[in-house]
Amino acid sequence: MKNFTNINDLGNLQKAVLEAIQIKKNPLQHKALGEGKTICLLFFNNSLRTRLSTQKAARNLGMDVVVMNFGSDGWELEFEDGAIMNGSKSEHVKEAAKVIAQYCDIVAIRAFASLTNKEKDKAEMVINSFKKYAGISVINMESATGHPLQALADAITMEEFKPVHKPKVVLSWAPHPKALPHAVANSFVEMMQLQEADFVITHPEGYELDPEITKNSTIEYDQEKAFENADFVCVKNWSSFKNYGKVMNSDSAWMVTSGKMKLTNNAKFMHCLPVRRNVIVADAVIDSENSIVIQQANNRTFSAQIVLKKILEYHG
Ligand code: AN0
Ligand code: CP
Repeated sequence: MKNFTNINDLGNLQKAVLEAIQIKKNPLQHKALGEGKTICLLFFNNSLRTRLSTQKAARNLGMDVVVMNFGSDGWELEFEDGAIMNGSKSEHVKEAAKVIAQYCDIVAIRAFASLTNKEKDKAEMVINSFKKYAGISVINMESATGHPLQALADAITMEEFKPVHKPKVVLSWAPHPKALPHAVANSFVEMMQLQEADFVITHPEGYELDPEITKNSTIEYDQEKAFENADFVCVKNWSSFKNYGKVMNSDSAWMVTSGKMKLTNNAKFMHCLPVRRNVIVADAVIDSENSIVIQQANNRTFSAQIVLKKILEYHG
């Protein structure tokens, strides 16, 4: 695997999940693989888990790691081809990407959606410019439209906690005061489309995700109906896709409560974090023994590690 920008880049999701679980048993088993290799993590946005778990994974593989907060420390980058750069942007990605590529073997990038221009966000300008101009391997640490490292960690977590029967998995929208990207939900949907499961997406009307991503996945507008008999309830807020980037509903009736969890088949509660308590989910749910959010965050290390391993093996 050269790049990891979408969950489908893995080729075989289930194989990667099982291999990640093996790596978790002895995380230092491939310590020699990354010797002499450097990864650069570029952050255009905030992060806790992605920043720490990706560094941890790279170190477990013996790699050197450099981290740069582009949003605050780098020169403001221009991405438009042919731009007359007489505004605030100091450097073009054409040079920046080529320069970075001379210092490292893999570049991992976090660059959220603008949520103002749907077409530009869908074009994935940041990730694709680095792919085009850097030439080295590129990893998506949450781009405008996807967060595949999170989806892979979620698949690992569900594998660890799965019931004996085919699981029912619900992706539920929940309220949030700010406009959030679609990336986490998109990659979760793409990951679930590769799984043997009864998968249901639930959200208020008007919060449909990109139909090119949801395809024929089931949408149930009645949240309580969706929760019935669920084995996993994975919760996330996203802004409207149709009315692009807008918050149209902050209806607290969509918060996940103990009462709603009682409708499930003793479901595990999942959220990628960071989460707003008592807005997205009631304390009683996230503090319950069915909450696996901390285990989920732990699996971010092994999700990153299997991805890095496959990329290092590609380069030989
Ligand atoms: C981000 C999002 O919703 O995409 C990152 C989640 C991993 N969340 C927030 O900005 C709160
Ligand atoms: N889940 C996740 O990606 O968290 P961070 O934004 O803290 O990296």
